[in-house]
Order: sequence, then structure tokens, then C-alpha cells
Amino acid sequence: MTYQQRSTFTNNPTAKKLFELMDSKQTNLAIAADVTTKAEILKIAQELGSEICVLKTHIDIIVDFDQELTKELRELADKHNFLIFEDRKFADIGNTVQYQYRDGIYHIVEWADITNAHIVPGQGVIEGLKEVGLPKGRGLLLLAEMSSAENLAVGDYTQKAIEWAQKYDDFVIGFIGMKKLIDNPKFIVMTPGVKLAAGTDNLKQQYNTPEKVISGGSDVIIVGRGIYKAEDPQAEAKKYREAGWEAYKKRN
Ligand code: 5BU
Repeated sequence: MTYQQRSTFTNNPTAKKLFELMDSKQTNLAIAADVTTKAEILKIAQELGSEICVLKTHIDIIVDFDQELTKELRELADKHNFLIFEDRKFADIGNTVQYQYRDGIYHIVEWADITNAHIVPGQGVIEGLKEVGLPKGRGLLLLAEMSSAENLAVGDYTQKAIEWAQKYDDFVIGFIGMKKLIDNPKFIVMTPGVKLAAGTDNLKQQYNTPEKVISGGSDVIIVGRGIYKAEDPQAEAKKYREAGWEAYKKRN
């Protein structure tokens, strides 16, 4: 099924928008913009915006963060037609994650289309985030699997994530996973740990190629250092975009 066709299976507005823009823009590339200054992240959003479906942020690593930044990122997202995914990995009781999602200095729910959560606290983490995010049409990804070596998100844990995603499918739009996890077209799988050359880093990150990830049934490749550390990030982003899209076309 095409991304466009899959958009009709979900009622979540963010999931719909993502499927539609991936198809119209012809990209399944997300960039992990793991840089530490406003200037750097804005440069990435500006220069790579036309190549990507999703800009993934770690907003709490920006040393000169201010409210202007999220406003500007939002403007760039609307201008270049990509979604913003704050990779916050919420992991507390429902009441606490509500504060973390809505309040503090980041007000994540105000500007991030998508965020994600560990399921280790149980279903309360999903319910808490949903009360804050769903009225704004936001979407949540559950961490069903991770990319790092020897991580514990395997087996029954992964199965629980799949079960709870179906239970809360108005708000949970899919997973962080390494492959296709469930035969239901409404759920999106995004995969980190992607590089044109498979391998590892020195801190137990594990990389697969775009071809392997997409042919395995994942929908979005998340690429960080493979792009932003390259000499010419724009040219590199085009390569990843093409590799991801070719693999998708081959699959369909
Ligand atoms: P890299 O530079 O392409 O290795 O960056 C990967 C990004 O994906 C980085 O922002 C991580 O925080 C993020 N990530 C990951 O690498 N593995 C995971 O399982 C999850 C997130 Br969840």
C-alpha cells in the first residue's frame, strides 16, 4: 500500500498529514538534528527542509534555547512542509508527563507534531500524554524497539507496545522500531540508526542501510550524523532521500 492509501486508515490528523506529505513530497527521510545551537538547527531546517518529511529534535540540548526558536522552527515546518518530532522519550507516570509535555520552558505540545514515549511506566504514560496532545491533534510514537546494542525493548516488551498502540490508536500513530511490527496500515514505523554504510559508533549505536530498513517494512528512516556531519549535508540528504524512496518504490 502507498503512504497515501494508508492515510485513509487513520483518524489521527498528524498521521494523516504525515502519510500525505510523504507521498506528495516523495520523501521518507527524517533528519535527527542533534546540534546544540539555535543557529545550527535553524540552518538544518532551512537547508534540508525540502528533502525531509520530519525534523526530529532534542530541544533540551540547545544551549541558547528561547521561545523564538520553536516559533521559527514551526514557521519553517509550515513553509517547507515537514513535521516536527520532539524525541522526548517520556517515561514517567501520567500526571508528571502531562507537566513535561505541556509546561516547563519547552511547552512541547505547542510546537511538536509528534513526540514519543517509553512504555516502561505502563499505560498511564500514554493516557497522560493523550489528554494533553490529542485535543491539539498531535501524535505519539511508542518505543517498541531501539537501535542500540543490548537494549531491553525486545520480546514481550515490544509486544506490549504493539498491544497498547492498538488500544490507544486515536493518539498513538506508530512506533520507533527496527522493522514492520504489525499488519495494520494505520501505524507508522520510524527507524533510527541508519547510515549508507552499516556499522556501529563507539557508544553502541547500531546502523543499518536505508535499503535494509525500508525493505524490512519500516516507513521512515531517521538519519543524524550520516547527514549533519557530512561535508555537504544537503548533497548527503539527497542521497539518503533517494535511497529511502527507491527502497519504498521497490517494496510497493
Ligand atoms: P545518529 O547520529 O543517526 O546515530 O542519530 C540517531 C538519532 O536517533 C539520535 O537523535 C538518537 O537520540 C535517536 N534514537 C536512536 O538513535 N535510537 C533509538 O532507539 C531511539 C532514538 Br528511540
